[in-house]
Amino acid sequence: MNADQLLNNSSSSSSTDRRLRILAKHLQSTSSSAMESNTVVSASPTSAAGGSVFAHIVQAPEDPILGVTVAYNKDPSPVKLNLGVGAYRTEEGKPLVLNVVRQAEQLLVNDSSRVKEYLPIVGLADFNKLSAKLILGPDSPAVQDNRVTTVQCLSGTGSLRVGAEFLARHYHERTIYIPVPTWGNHPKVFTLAGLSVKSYRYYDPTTRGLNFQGLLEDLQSAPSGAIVLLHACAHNPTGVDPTPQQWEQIRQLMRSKALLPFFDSAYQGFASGSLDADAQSVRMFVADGGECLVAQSYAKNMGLYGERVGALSIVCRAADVAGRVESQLKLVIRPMYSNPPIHGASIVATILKDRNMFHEWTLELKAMADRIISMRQQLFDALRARGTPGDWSHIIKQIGMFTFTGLNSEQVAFMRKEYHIYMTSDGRISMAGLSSRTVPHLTDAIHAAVTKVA
Ligand code: PLA
Repeated sequence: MNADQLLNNSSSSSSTDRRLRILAKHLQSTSSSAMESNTVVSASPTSAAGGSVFAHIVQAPEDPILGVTVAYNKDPSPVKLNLGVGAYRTEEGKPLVLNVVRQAEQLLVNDSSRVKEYLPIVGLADFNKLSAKLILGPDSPAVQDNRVTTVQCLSGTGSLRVGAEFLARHYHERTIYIPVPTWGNHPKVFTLAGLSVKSYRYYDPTTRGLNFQGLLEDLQSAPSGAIVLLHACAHNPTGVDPTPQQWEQIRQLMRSKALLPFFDSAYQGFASGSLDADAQSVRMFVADGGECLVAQSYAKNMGLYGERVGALSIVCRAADVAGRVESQLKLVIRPMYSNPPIHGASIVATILKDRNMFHEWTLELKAMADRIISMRQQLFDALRARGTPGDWSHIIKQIGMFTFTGLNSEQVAFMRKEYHIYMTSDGRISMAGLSSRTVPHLTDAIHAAVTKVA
């Protein structure tokens, strides 16, 4: 089937067909732009430029977030500073492996009974149970009633993707509403999973706070049953979260319209330093007995970035439904990556099931969150002391890993060129990448950017 046939063959509405149509659209636009630029696209390997069957492939742009690290790595400057990706650094600017993670790994290595067999399709059973309790609460009735199915996935991203593919196959409303702005990968994950992405208002640049009215209006006019992506806490990139009262209003509105909540919980414990406080939004929605999805990541709160550990939980109204949902999740996962990796999930399970290790983790997590909060204060104080024009109070009001500075893309480019400070072009800075030592350099750069670049 060629691209035209794919596009015209739209009688079936299965998610596979929809995905094929999206791909076909891509193919069409790529081939028409190739024709416009007179590029020879040949099916014959020998006649293609350079003899490669891939010679026609155009260079793709770097990822807007991970590409910042690529550029940073190429910069030879000794003063360079990476505030792009949200990855925790110590006061010395070094990556951190938590003590409790080292301990857990030691236990795992010393346990010679451990083998490297495949995990089940849904992952490590202990890990799944403990992850559900971590986000939903140790006494969650939903967990006790076996109304929750949890599957281990490839960190937060993989959990979102598996959840989205499940919805695209089995849920009656395929539109997902995402906040503006949101994590840059969200629209791509959901579109490629077969959902159609729409947006709701979230951030108000004039107040640098929540556009609560806009949010309510947009959810109010969403079709009944639509899926709504909610950042459980520490909204990325804005650092702006609804208050508990506002969450309650959002909950009431969503339940009254039967909107399906899909929580992205990538920062539990990072916003406030408390695992429970940062799970309140999710628990509020589960407490009313209704259904929802939650994607959890252990990248940030356990510092397991490269281990790719996460979980998708689907909270259902009844245990038999949850069982059938799980059977279908397995059909999503098996052809995607068969079953998840064992090491990271074993680290997490070891920590979550041991009282002492769990306690030590909460202390280390709180220390990371506190260091980020103190960076906010230090940067705010330094800009004030420097007399940098503007109201910088949003730096201390926003929470989580990021500050949404309000700097524009020209100012960001200026700071990269003149000060070797790297951040995403929307003006987001990772506070976790900053230290007392680097605050003065960042302050100089921001001061110069706002006074010299419009
Ligand atoms: N959801 C949100 C809201 C995130 O910010 C991130 C990571 C993820 C999910 C995915 O995390 P995981 O797959 O690694 O568990 N966002 C980072 C990194 C920290 C990234 O872009 O991949 C960021 O800098 O925005």
